[in-house]
Amino acid sequence: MRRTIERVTKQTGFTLLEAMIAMVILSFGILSLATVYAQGIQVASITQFDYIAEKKAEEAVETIFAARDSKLLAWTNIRNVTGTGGANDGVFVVGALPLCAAGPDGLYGTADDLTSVPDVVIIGPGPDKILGTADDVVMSLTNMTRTITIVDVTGEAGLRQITITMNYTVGHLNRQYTLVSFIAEFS
Ligand SMILES: [Ca+2]
Repeated sequence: MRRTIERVTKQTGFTLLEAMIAMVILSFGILSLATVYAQGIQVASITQFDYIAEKKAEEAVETIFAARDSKLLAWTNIRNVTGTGGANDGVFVVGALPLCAAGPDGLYGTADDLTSVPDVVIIGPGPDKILGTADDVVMSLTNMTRTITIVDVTGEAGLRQITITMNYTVGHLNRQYTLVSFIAEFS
């Protein structure tokens, strides 16, 4: 008598459908990680440009104070060329200007600024390992503008308000930094 032995074989492993579902879930995970990473890079970039904007605004204010102290500018010159608080003998150009070299007067935002020499931030010494040479690695600041507005303070003779507004883009984001300072006629 022959006995038929039936073997029940159970196949283990994944079906194609299961594998595909797993891949979809996995890809969602990887994509969300990539988003977090990209956001991290953007935040780092924003922080960097926020800091630069702050320093570039401070730099402009400091040169104005220095020009007053050194008598390079008379009190009547420390104004915009026109507009609110502006005057014919004011020297600061109205509106947003690209960041460039200050020119012969050492002041940012005046008519002699060297637009052909854009301002940059040095981020490395370059192949020669010496800072301040032609091969320095620099970061462009063409994404940034600076607006200098100077107005008289009402009721306070000999006092003016300087507002430096830095506008810049980081990726698709428009950012702004404003520095308000007061300058008196006499230091
Ligand atoms: Ca200048």
